[in-house]
Amino acid sequence: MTTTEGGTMTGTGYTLVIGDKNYSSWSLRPWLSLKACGVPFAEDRIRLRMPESKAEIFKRSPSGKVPALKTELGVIYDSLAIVEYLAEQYPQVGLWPADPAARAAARCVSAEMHAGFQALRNDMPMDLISRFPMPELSETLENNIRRVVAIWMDTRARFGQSGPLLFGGFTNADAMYAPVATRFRTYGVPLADFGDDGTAADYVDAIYAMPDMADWLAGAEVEMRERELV
Ligand SMILES: N[C@@H](CCC(=O)N[C@@H](CS)C(=O)NCC(=O)O)C(=O)O
Repeated sequence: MTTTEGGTMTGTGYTLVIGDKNYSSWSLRPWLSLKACGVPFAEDRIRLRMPESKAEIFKRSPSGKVPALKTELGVIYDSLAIVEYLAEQYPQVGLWPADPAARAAARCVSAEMHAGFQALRNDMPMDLISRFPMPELSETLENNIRRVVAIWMDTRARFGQSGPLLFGGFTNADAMYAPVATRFRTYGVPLADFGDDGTAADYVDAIYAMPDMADWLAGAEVEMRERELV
């Protein structure tokens, strides 16, 4: 059994509680890492921004936020905690790089994304299927974009030789930065104006080229079409 909706139990017993695929950047992150593990899981999708959304989330996640991964050990209700858990459960997948220096760097940039970039989140919310002009550039937003570009150029140069992603092959760091790549596309960010030598633009393409990313995107499109019909 592969991914299903509605919280059906699977062989692993995992259910990933997520928000709308078009909007929920935090949900996309562990979803990508879980897909990389190749294990079956159910999806329990909650529509955000509705009067009942918060109550529905609280029924499943004690923080009142998505994502949350229901496991036989209990509910893991934070994106970074979920991807750390998956890295422990499936060490053969290499969700963190094997090399200690690369692994430390991957954890740093993942923690940095998890804890910061408030202007980027507020001013350029994830909206996969839409295309918008760049919002007005505050100093903090400009610094956020420049910092992301610098992180991508640095990790690609130091650790990315074996593939097109931040540490070569897919790791949790890509899961953490994938929503940012989509924001750059949604808002048409001219990355060269923010210090990119072409590496960041290529990385955005590499994220979109991942089959799992295409699956998520297709899910977002279906979801939005269904809403138009209601
Ligand atoms: N630190 C949390 C943040 C989760 C988060 O902010 N989730 C948003 C959706 S993308 C949410 O649940 N919003 C609904 C709400 O706050 O009511 C994580 O990493 O999982």
